[in-house]
Amino acid sequence: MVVKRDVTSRAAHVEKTELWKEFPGYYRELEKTHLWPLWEEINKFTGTGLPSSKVVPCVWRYEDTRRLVMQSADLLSAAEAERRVLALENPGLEERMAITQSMYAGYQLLMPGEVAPSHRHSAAAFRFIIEGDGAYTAVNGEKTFMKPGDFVVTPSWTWHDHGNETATPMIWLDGLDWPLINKLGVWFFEPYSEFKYPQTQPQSLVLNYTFEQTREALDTMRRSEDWDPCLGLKTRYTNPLTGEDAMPTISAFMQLLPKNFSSAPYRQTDACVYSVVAGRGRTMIGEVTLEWGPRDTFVIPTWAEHQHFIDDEDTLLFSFSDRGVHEKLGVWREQRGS
Ligand code: 1HN
Repeated sequence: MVVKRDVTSRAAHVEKTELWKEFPGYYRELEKTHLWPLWEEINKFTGTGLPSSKVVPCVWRYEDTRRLVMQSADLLSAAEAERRVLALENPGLEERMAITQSMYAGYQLLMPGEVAPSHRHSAAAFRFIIEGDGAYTAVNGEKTFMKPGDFVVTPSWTWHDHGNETATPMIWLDGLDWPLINKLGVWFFEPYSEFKYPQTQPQSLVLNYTFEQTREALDTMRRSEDWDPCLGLKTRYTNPLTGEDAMPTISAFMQLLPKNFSSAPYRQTDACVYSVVAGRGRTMIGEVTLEWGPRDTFVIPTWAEHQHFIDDEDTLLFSFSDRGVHEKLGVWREQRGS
């Protein structure tokens, strides 16, 4: 095999060669040996030099999703479903039930008197409460009663069941790192032998970051800190024992944007899922503008420049992503301004 080589130019590399035509035997032998020449695929690496995520901007208006979520109660019970959830699918992803490449989100409904039976899995999860008051989640037998705006965590491999002993339906947004765990090939699941795991006393772990605490934290920031031109005031849910994210794979935030605020252009590597707690506005993501109001969910893709335009009410946005994973791997980036 004698091949002329260009060794003089940095721009010499070819996108696709026709070498297989000249050396079919070599290429066939490579394939048989489970080897593949990187140079035939080099464009995957050199490409545009920018992340090429398939995640697209999308909004789920609560008016629509609520109607469909409520209808699911006519189809089957929470116990029959294991979890009665409508998962939010990003239209840019081929994968089922992924809202970003790494994250899952879904609206879960628990009707009065229902129980979602105890189980555990290797994926980490949280509940961000949207509607209703007083249903509980039990984590390893410890119960927490939930109110709108509460952020309730279920770390990897903890037993959890939910129950609604109130007179009204309860709806929350579930977030899980399930697509990430699937890609890593480490999904484990175990049902508990009974509906409910035996009740236990509080452990040191924080299960519920209540809306009241979060509001207070933002009120304190409002008195003592300057507004960030891109982010307003943004607080991160952390484990008080370690100062790290509440769970290692899922980072979650609450953000206050004042009325009539226009944020400066910003982008970050982690694709983010937002749940609107209060206020209304629009988010411009490249060419796309998403309109949103209370209880809507929307997604901002990987490394997508965006700006928020807030209407005439102070606005609270909950959000989550795999940012902590990016940070631990040393690949997290942000960019302010265009
Ligand atoms: C799960 O365990 C829950 O515990 C919700 O409420 C959604 C989606 C995929 C896999 C497990 C829950 C889920 C889930």
